[in-house]
Amino acid sequence: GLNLTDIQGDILVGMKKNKELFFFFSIANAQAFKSHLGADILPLITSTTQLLSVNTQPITTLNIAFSQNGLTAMGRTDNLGDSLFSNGQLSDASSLGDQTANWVSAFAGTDIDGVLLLASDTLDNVNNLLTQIQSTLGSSISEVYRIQGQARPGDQAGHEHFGFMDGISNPAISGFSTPLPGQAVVAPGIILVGERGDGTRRPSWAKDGSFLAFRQLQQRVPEFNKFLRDNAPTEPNLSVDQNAELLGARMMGRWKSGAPVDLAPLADDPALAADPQRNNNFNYTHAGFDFTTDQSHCPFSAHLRKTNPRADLGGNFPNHIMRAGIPYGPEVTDAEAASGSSSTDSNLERGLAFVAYQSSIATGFKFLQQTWANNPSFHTLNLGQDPIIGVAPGGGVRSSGGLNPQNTAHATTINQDFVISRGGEYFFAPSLSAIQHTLSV
Ligand code: N7H
Repeated sequence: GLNLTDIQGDILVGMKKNKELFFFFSIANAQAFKSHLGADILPLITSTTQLLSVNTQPITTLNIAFSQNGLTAMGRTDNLGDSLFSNGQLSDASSLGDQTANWVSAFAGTDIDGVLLLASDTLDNVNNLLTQIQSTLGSSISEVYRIQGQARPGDQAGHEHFGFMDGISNPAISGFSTPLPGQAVVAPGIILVGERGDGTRRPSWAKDGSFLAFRQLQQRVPEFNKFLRDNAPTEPNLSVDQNAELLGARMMGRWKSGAPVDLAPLADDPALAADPQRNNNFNYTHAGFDFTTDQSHCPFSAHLRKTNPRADLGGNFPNHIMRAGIPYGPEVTDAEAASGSSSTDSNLERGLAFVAYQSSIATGFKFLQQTWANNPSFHTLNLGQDPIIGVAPGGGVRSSGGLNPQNTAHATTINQDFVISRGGEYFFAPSLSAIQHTLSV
């Protein structure tokens, strides 16, 4: 079995709290930082074991990860075997389809050495632990940037800003989690470095760490909702609002409730959404339908089908990630909703603090974004871009096939992006023993 006391908790289980702070820092004094890291920070870091029982979960959970710049600053220059990590996300920006003009300056610079992830039920708890850490670390680090993540209020908790339930379909890890029906099962080495299924040579201290792809993904919610209204299909038995919901569900691959459109093509099914035995139990094949052409259930371009094509690609591919993101930013204001456009006030920016863990960024996050979401023709049909996260070259006009249930041969033109990358960084989240024996000495 896996050494769960040694693996940081966010990787396989997720910290799953209402508030999560991403605190990006630069190392000012490596010697002092390393000695505090081993003596004072390590005891605060939450392991997988601790998260697995409510009795052992700390009030505020803490994880830590380092960029290549950070490891280098700490004197660790050995090759972790992931060139995207070692080159940093900024040099990957154009192949991800990003417009670097939209990147926040912190990610466009070279100052970020690491990130602290602090999660709890309240902002006070998060701020208290941050204060404790900052007073311990003193001037050995300095803050570069922070993003305060928070679950949305009331019945929107667990839903991202477009309104869709998130966090339903992460892969199960063979030998660790019991798969739910339909859930992908992956070898531990798909997520964890140095475990079975990770084919790359690594330094021994990297074992049981994981690469963290962080992205600040702005969501243009009023524009998204306006697009759904303006482009709603005209299914005769549905109201205008229901037709708009239907378009959103087909772009996503799930209804806002979480019910998969592959099983509930024309109407939401909240009972299906709420049932973990059923809400992942689909693979886009249906008796009596040719799944190489059928889009009457789920469009090929849907975000869900793009980022995990299940049976479309034979079901057995290594391109899986463990997602652990959280929304950031305030709710849409009445003025934004009425105008159908996002405010230019940066205090009203909202989106997803996207976190993906994998043992290979090229096979994981990067592959899903570049080879699947952005690529209009990754398998036989010319299916267009992922209507949620896909981008066209140069940020140009996008096209997504199959969205109109009445004419699935039609491709919908989308002359704007609803998700804007504000940049990010690639990090390595080491094991607790690597922090103790390698990174703090
Ligand atoms: Fe996605 N969304 O809320 O609209 N995503 N995602 N994602 N995503 C998923 O099934 C969303 C992004 C994946 O196994 C759900 O758990 C938003 C990136 C994968 O069938 C919802 C953004 C990448 C899956 C969203 C965003 C992915 C998935 C359904 C950006 C990778 C599982 C809930 C702002 C490059 C697919 C669920 C499967 C599901 C949303 C980004 C990947 C609701 C808003 C950048 C692999």
